[in-house]
Amino acid sequence: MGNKDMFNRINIIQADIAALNVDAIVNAANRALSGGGGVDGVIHRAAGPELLQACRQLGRCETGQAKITPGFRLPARYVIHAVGPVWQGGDKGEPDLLASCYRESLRLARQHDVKTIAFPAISTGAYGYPLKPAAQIAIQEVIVYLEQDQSLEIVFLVCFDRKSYETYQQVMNEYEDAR
Ligand code: AR6
Repeated sequence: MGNKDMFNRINIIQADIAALNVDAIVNAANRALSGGGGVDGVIHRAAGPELLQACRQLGRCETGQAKITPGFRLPARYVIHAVGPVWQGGDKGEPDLLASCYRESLRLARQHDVKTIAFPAISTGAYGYPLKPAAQIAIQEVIVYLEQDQSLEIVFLVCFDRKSYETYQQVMNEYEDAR
């Protein structure tokens, strides 16, 4: 499979991730896996209270790591709860921790035979990660992953607002131009 096909497997969309009919959606969670605001709140409300019960059984999750639960009332079969770093200026390991969220989520997806997965822009809301560098990490990690894994068919990078959608598109165009 050539490079061009690999880019075709990455889809940047503007949507509510909780509504997507994919095998797995990724949640931008906190270390307590206790639910919260932002996309976490939207996902928990849409999945129903069983999701919080399932999270409680998993215990905590370290920053940069991910854990998986069923999707319960969501269209998605699974929720992968990834904990992004809080932005502290960029020299506290934030880039590596954010990259790790994407890698660990993709690894869990493979273990569960996921063919379609959707990611939100982890850490770019309450956790304050600047949008463009976060988009670069997200796209970079997905590209590297798809190059060596043929089983994952489509990765959706889900932007909630117009500004993040345009930033993601811009970063994606830069990667495609550079290849
Ligand atoms: N679908 C897709 N993306 C969304 C949605 C949605 N329905 N809603 C918001 N976003 P955030 P974080 C985008 O704050 O920065 C929670 O309280 C949003 O525009 O949800 O990782 C957790 O419990 C932004 O681009 O997550 C943690 O405590 C992106 O999702 C903390 O927030 C991430 O914003 C995690 O903060």
